[in-house]
Amino acid sequence: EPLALDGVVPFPPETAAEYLAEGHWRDQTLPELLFATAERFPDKLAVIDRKAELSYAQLTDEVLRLAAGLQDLGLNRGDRVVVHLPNIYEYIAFVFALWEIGAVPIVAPVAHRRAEIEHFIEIGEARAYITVASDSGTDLAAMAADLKARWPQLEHTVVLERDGGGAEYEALQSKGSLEHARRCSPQDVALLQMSGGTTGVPKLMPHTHQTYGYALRRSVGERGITERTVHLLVIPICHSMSTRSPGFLGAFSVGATIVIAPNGSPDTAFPLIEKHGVTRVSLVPPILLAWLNSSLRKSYDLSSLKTLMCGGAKLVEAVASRVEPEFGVQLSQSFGMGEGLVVSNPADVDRATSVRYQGIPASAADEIQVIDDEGNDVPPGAPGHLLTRGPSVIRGYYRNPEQNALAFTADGFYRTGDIVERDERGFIRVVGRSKDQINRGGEKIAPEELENALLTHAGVHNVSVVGIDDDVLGERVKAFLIPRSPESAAELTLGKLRQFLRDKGLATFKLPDVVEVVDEFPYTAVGKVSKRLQRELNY
Ligand code: J2J
Repeated sequence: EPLALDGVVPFPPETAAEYLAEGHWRDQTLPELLFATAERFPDKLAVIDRKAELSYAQLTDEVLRLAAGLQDLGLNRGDRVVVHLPNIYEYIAFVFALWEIGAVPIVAPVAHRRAEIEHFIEIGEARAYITVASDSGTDLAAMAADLKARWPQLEHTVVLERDGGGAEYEALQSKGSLEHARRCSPQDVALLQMSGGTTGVPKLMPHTHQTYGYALRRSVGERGITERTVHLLVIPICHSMSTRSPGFLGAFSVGATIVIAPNGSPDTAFPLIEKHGVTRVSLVPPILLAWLNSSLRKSYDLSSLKTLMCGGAKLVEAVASRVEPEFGVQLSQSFGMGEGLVVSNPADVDRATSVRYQGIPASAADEIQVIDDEGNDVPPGAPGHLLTRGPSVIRGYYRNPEQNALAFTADGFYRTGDIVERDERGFIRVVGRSKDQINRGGEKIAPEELENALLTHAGVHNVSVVGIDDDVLGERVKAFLIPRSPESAAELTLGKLRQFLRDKGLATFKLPDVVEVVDEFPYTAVGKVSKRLQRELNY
């Protein structure tokens, strides 16, 4: 009865059977998880955002009405739907409604623009697109109409008001209500999520109800998350930190409350912490730094906050060591990846470890290899390539056999592209990266995507995009450009190139922070552009 989606690499049947037998995977879909909690805690608050507060009973009721509306549009099990929404509770309502009917959301951060969305519609053969009227001055309603006209298989668009709700949302909810029932298998793909990105176009990760179910149980298990937890969500809601580690799914598995903030700036987040008695939050390093250095800390009562989780990018020790003494909360680092594995520090770990290490896997089923360039295991404390496999780790990207051959070993290990050290106890510390990726404060950017886009510029002969060190963001994006002619150099200014890339439909967070026009690139001995030397040119 599982639905085999074309272009998804399945788990070997014996591995799937083993994960089930050992209890890593359960015979439960994600809506079943929500509805089980709603039965236990119908009147508890499930989700709070700028405009609404919904109890578990209200949320499940809204999910079932939306599900009826989506079914009325003709959407069915296995259909792909691009969900492109900001941090509003309707995101949660939509993904659960789609899961209830067995459909597969392709989730995109609201910062994405036409190029990314169109790619998802194309590769997923999406039948519907759900968005808001506008974001940061971009008219997404017009874009939706345009996409619908261009892509014949895109039969439906749903456009919410900028902050959620609106006539189209109401209309979808006016088609009665479905009865909650199992309409898909726990082994079905639940969602397609954008990967961190190293390639020309973003790759999609197919997660099943079970790979997600395992990850979210692990993320609440030993982390002290209970029905009394009030968890603040500030990172884009479709990111796996906001979804399953622990995210709203982790919270819903135990009856906790989720508070959704539109962003993580202190003036947005601090009032929410005070107002709702927030007990824990997940941040990325630049937001953590902004919180530590904010003068607003004195103006709000933040005493309810007990645990501050930080992940997504390297947290330097100097910042990490300030958290507990200055903020009076426990720091819980986490290191994870959309592809699956998440490690974090147990609640009772000593401070020397919590400052220096990102954590240990929560279960022996999370398989870890740390190997050298030749594939040999490195001893404890030595750096090596991290490979991983387990009940939360996908076996391949969606419809991407070429990348799968590179990113996964024949026996199903994912090559993370991260260089880590692991101590005798098994604690992991990220020390570097072998993949060509820029981590701009937790936002992952693929240089190749920018290089491809910039190469279409008439004034560009060649381009190389690298990450350069930045005290706040960790890294920023720099493009080195060789002009086609001396005259075209004048066209290659930062402002003009950013506009050029925006016009090509790329999300703003990917655009270069710095450009430099040069006569030639440094090359390695084998004749490849040396990005290492280019990064060093900045010192
Ligand atoms: C250094 N690099 C880190 C860390 C991620 C939990 C936490 C994070 C993510 C995530 C996630 C890092 N120190 N603490 O999905 O569920 C870099 C690594 C990694 C890549 C994955 C989760 N935490 N990174 O960040 O898919 O390079 O997932 O391979 O966005 O971020 O990025 P992403």
